[in-house]
Amino acid sequence: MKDYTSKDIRNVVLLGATKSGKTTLSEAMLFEGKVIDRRGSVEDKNTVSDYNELEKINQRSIYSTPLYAEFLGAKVNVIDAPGSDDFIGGAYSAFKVCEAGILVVNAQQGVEVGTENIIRLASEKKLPLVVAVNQLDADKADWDTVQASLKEAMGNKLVYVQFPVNVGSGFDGFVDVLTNKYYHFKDANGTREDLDIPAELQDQAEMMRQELIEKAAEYDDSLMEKFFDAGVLTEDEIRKGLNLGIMSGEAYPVFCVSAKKDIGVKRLLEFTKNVVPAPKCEENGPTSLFIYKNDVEPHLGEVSFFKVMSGSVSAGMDLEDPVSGNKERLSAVYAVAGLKKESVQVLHAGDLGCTVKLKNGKSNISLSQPGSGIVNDKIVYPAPKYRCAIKAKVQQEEQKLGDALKKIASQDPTVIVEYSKELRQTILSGNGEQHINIVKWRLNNEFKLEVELFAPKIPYRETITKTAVATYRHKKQSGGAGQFGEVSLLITPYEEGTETPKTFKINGKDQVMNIKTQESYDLEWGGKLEFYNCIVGGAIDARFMPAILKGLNDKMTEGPLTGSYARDIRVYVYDGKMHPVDSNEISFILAARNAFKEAFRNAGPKIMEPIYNVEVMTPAEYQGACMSDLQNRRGILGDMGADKGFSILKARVPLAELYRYSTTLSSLTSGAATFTMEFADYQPVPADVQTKLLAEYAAAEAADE
Ligand SMILES: Nc1nc2c(ncn2[C@@H]2O[C@H](COP(=O)(O)OP(=O)(O)O)[C@@H](O)[C@H]2O)c(=O)[nH]1
Ligand SMILES: [Mg+2]
Repeated sequence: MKDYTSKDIRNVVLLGATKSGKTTLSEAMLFEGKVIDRRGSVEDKNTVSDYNELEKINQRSIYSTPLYAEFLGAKVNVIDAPGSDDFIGGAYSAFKVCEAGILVVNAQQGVEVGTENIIRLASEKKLPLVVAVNQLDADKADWDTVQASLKEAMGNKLVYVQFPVNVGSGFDGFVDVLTNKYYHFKDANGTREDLDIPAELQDQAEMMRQELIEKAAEYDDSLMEKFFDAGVLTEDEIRKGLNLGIMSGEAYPVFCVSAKKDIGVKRLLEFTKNVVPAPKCEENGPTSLFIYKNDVEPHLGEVSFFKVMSGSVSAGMDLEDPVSGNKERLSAVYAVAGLKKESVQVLHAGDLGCTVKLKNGKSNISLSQPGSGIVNDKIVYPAPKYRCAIKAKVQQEEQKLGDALKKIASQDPTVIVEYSKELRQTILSGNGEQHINIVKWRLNNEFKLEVELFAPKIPYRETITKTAVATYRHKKQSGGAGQFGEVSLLITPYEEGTETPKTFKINGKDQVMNIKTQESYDLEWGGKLEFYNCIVGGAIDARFMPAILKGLNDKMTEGPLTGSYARDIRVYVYDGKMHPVDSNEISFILAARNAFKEAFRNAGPKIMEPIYNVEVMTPAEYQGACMSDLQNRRGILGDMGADKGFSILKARVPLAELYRYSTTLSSLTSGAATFTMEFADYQPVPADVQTKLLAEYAAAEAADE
């Protein structure tokens, strides 16, 4: 392969709703770029892009696949990104390494939900977009509908460069008003005739060309001047204007394509080469790579996909991860077209490529010239939307499962694995249920592990609502050294920002707590424990206070109601007894633990549950359905808003009611709605829920005994 430097490199990501034709388009681009000499199809499972076994089975893209085409002296790198929300991580990786996106719109559908989601995301990430209206050869293709839906979604940012001729099964060409040509296709192999615009289409072409020129002039003052003076712009001036418009995210040029018949693909590549910005990188600086994707391939093993962020990279080079200090030698460097890897001598700044068999095959890291210390910004992935617990079907395989999950998570940063000490469960999170099912598939097939997925336990908390006292004597005098300790304590609810109460009414009598020392603990699991030593007359030695505190802590990690963590309690140790010989630490640990347990039971104990702030963004037509679904989940609806034609619903919803929410929301709205969720606080559960939880805990305890 030729040596390409950044001015001759273009990096574009194919984006769009599922089934819009991204993979088919990438196949045609590779064909036009002479990387393949025969086009495969998604149906025949032989595309260069969907080469992964999983993708073939599913007949859809799950991972983002880097490809390239050599065209007009340029290397056009193309990333075929998956369309669905469940695999959106692949699109995020591509955003990091591409300078522009090609938004594929299905001419049979117009702008779809998935298209809208991508438009929103691209504009958030400031990624320039070129629109390719695809499938214009399909029976149901409808240019008017496409235009109307594009207008609704993109408004006056649209800039038509072309219009199609004979839309539908007879689709055989289009008029391009930038080059002023009619491109006609005789067959389905991209054989193109460049003709003059036929007389009957000239009026339409003239109108569109005038609009194009006016638009192009908008993005540059000098072009605007020229346009006012002369009323026209040259082809190159239009390109310059469009380039500025695209780069500032103010112009979305529109192209006509049939990926299947290879119509318009070459022209799209030409435009990409001529108008899409080249990567801006330091060509002569020290070498630095950013690894945006990691994968395992049969025969090759681990493959790490990178962008050269500065300098150039060649086989045999020694690099290091400046953050971890890990050193790596690059055994080989490849240009990538899906499955096909072409070994190359060198890749320069701005280019995409891959290497194999790194020692630490991780994604989202930099590998730089040792000592250069170049660290590239990481990709920030969206927060996970689906959460479940996972365990090995065979208990002996837990360790193996842990290792496999660690491996998968290091390759796919949108898979998050955590062991929760509190819940004693491994929690697996991802972008959606399908995403998690793919993890399960990999565990089954690649790692030969049988696993079970289930609803995670809820991290409940326990607290009290009233004041109570208890005295407990721990005493053991069977042979040898005895044990003796007695503790009297009072507990009362802790409320943030209130003064420490000192007077209590107990059994009708006022009792004053004489606080000698006080300690305040921020609990690891949230909330507070306040601990007051109110012992008078040396009833318990100060040296036993730490043991008493330990006893309280023990019980607080396993609350008396359901075994959950307790929080927000003030404890006053006001009396007790010691034995000159038998009293020791363990005696006071046990006495405190039991006294606390007893007092807790009499102090109006309450189970608290985690509440999340949920924000749903949905097309207005589904607003009612989303609201009643949230209410069925014990959600409390808050403010409502609107943004770009979407309704925004806010609600406080108990975590216990949010299992598989992403799946339900998606089916409720045909995939049109998105949501975010964020921990808010703990609230007491309703009485009926508390009764149910207490019964469940009692049953589980009984089963254990
Ligand atoms: N008629 C027609 N069908 C197409 C065209 N492009 C893709 N398809 C079909 O649309 C379906 C989805 O295509 P695919 O490339 O997998 O879409 P992706 O999900 O966006 O990658 C497949 O059945 C393709 O054969 C096209 O230009 N014309
Ligand atoms: Mg695809």
